[in-house]
Amino acid sequence: MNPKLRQWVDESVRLTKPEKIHWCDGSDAEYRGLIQLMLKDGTLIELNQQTYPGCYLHRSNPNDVARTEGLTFICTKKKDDAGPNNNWMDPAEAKAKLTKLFDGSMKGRTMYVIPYLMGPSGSAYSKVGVELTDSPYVAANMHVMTRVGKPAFDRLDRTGEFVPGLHSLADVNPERRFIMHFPEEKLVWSIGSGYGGNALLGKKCFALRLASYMAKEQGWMAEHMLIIGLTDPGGRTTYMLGAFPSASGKTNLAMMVSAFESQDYKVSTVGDDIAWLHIDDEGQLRAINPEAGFFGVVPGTNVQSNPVAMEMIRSNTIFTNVAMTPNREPWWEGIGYDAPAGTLDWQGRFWNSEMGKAAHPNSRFTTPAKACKTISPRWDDPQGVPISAIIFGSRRSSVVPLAFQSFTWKNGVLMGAGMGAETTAAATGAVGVVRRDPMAMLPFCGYTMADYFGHWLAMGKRMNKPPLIFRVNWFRKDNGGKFLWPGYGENIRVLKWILERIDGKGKARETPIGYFPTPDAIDTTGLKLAAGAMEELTALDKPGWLKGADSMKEFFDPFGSRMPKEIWYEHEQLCKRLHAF
Ligand code: OXD
Ligand code: MN
Repeated sequence: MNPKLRQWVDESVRLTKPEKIHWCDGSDAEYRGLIQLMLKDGTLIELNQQTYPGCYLHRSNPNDVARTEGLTFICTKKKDDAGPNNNWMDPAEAKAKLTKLFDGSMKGRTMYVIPYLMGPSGSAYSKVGVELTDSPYVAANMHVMTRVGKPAFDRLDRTGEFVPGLHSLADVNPERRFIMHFPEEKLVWSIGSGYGGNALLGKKCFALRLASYMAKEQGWMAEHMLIIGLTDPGGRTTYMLGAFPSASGKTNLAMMVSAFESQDYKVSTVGDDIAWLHIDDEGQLRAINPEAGFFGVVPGTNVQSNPVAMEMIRSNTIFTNVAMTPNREPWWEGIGYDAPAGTLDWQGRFWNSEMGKAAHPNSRFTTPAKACKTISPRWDDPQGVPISAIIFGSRRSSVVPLAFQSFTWKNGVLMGAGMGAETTAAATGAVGVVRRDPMAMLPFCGYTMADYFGHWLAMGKRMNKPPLIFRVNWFRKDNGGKFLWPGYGENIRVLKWILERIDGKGKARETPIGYFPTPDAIDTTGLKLAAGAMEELTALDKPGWLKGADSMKEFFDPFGSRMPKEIWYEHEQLCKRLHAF
């Protein structure tokens, strides 16, 4: 036993005072035991085992259904190191505050000690975390989302290093809910929430917030990105990353089935949420997926939007906050058929349409990656996959075209840094408000984004051939509020254009903000679009971008003198080009 681990577990036990301690081994028997326990105490409800074998429903506390960005803190010694993109608290103050809350918080409960590995077994890029939690729901979800037990101990034995994370549901009260990160110590303390992003500490807390900080120190990157392979009709696979804000179709894109029937392009899934990126000895950027499962948004998932997920979540899935039909099947808005009479909503109440949504808009599925039909044969390759393109995307009903390419890496860093996105139900707060969400990392960057942008610039200089950078927007609407682009499986046509650009082909025209596809550059064979749609989707909205550039400046200004000069230079050039256009 690693002495540091022993000591920390002992200290945490003294503080939280659990009745029992369970060291997790990650076995199937253990997972089944957790499920049985939760079925018995009502934490889980059994779904129809004939039609949904191995599937269960968890209804969370109604006050605890999404990430709570306002209660999430980065506790660095200096406030400036956390930056205006984070809530900050002094580490000593945060510890004092939470020590009081953790004192006795696990009384009468079992503490689960969960050693887990983030990343493929045997990969030099993988890292160990240990989570202590009093939630069996968290323990079961960690089983699915990470590699629990032996893979973690094997690595821990070799390196002696792990990231500790202490979690307690306590009394699940938003008044006493805090998600505290101590990046300098590489430690997480989370209390008062059982929601995935707040409580599965391997995910956002470690793999993004702490890992982004570690990556800056150690010369790699931890990003909120999907990883896909795109195989062309000739059988060659090219790997790409996609940074999209939460609940913007990332999982759908990661498992996309091409709707472009006349041409044989195929997407394979390496990851749907997080990418750890390293530069290899040849100067090539490589990506691993640190996770082992998917924690996806359920509403809107159907046979058209994500047929792969629809099949995948028919078995061995934990559903959280969906509705349940009288036949004990899960139901959600956008599933593709009406809810039968007698359906219970996500809070277990008999539902009718006057009550609003039956499933919570941020209801989720937790499913092992192995169950995904499009999973890449290289999804757990210890070396990772070589990356040729980075795609930034977000929901924007106006201004942002269907796709465009940055001029250079540096110019692409500005494109990512200045990305505007409409907010979604994945976090508490208003939905549909445009905010700057640089690289889709605003809620997840564990240090000041001024330094984060600087890190992106520095990483680009170390790469032999940096990936090309693109921006996409599947969500553009016309004046009448109708989507201009069909999205989902048809997005393959945009990926095809991206592939052509990587190959030095693909038609484009130069505009002040980058290379736009010409209206005929994206293959629309067999697609029924409204007249003029492609022209509108590939047009430059000069006033819109001028306003966008102002809004970028407003976002960048508070970072003060720490903001890299190169970002300001790129911004200035963008404004000049726009004015001259
Ligand atoms: C997620 C999120 O759960 O981004 O992946 O909120
Ligand atoms: Mn995410």
